[in-house]
Amino acid sequence: MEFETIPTIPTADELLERALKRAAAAKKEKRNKVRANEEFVRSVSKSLYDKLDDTVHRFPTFENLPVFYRDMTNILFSIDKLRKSLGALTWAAGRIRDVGNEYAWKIRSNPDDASNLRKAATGRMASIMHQVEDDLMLLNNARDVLRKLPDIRDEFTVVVAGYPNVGKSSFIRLVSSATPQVAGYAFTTKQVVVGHRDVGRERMQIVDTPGILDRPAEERNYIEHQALSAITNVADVILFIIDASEACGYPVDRQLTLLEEIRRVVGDVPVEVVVSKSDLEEMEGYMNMSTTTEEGVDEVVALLLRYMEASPRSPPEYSQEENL
Ligand SMILES: Nc1nc2c(ncn2[C@@H]2O[C@H](COP(=O)(O)OP(=O)(O)OP(=O)(O)O)[C@@H](O)[C@H]2O)c(=O)[nH]1
Ligand SMILES: [Mg+2]
Repeated sequence: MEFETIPTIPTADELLERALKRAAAAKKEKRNKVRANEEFVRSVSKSLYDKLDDTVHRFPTFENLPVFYRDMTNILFSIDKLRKSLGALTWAAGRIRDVGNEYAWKIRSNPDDASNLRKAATGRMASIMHQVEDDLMLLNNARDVLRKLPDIRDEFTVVVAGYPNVGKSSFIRLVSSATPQVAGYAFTTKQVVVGHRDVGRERMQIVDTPGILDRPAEERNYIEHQALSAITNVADVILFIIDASEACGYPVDRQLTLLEEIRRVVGDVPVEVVVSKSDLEEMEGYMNMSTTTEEGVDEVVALLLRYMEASPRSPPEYSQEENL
């Protein structure tokens, strides 16, 4: 993933401290006092400029990110805010370079005042750095979160969706390599999780999503929006899970309304429905399964395999044989 190559972004004070240390070393090397002060200013300016400029360039161009990652970046941080912060760093880098050049020249032209000018230059550069303190922090925070986004590959993908607490993660744990947390309360899964299942020489990518409530888009939280992004951007088939027992805490009719909404937003992507917790309650006219007794689970997997077999993403030599 593109965010993995961004190194930690230090705070403004850490950057200043490093730049000053480096500059002090550079200053020592110059015998001539005026030259030493000039070198100090140039060195601070260059260290800060380089680090700010490098940070800006390490971030990917948001427009070029795959849609899912662009969406996630937007949901979690707002691309606009990140762009503004990157813009602030570019501004700061430019100002620091200018101050460095300006004061290096002043020191040369006013050798008697060299030491005061050096201090003034350092003060101005520190003040510019402090103006972008919050931007550096936001970008570092974004870097920490975004680099941990699930690595969703361009391969056949099942996205498991549904209301909170219906048993999505329990199913994924049972049928894939992923080990998402399972708990008896809503929004246990807070971000998209990727698991895999080997199928012959191929593998099926299975994505667990946080629960979504049937409510207006503007009332949905960022956890629900992540789920919707996975559903609309990466799914070859959606497995929609309904808890007919309502042990999840939500009525079936609300779950069915959500199902209809999802069918509408995904357009051509097939949506398969399965009723979970069949040990508690079954529902006629649907596939039923229980991850507790494992009844019905193999049939659901077989259905997903048929989609995989028929998918244009699967190579023709793909074998139905499962390699578990
Ligand atoms: N009786 C019964 N309980 C189940 C079954 N599957 C899951 N559960 C329980 O339902 C609760 C929710 O399960 P999860 O797998 O965490 O549900 P989820 O849909 O991933 O929930 P969120 O991540 O919060 O959206 C847990 O207490 C599970 O033990 C089942 O087949 N039968
Ligand atoms: Mg879950």
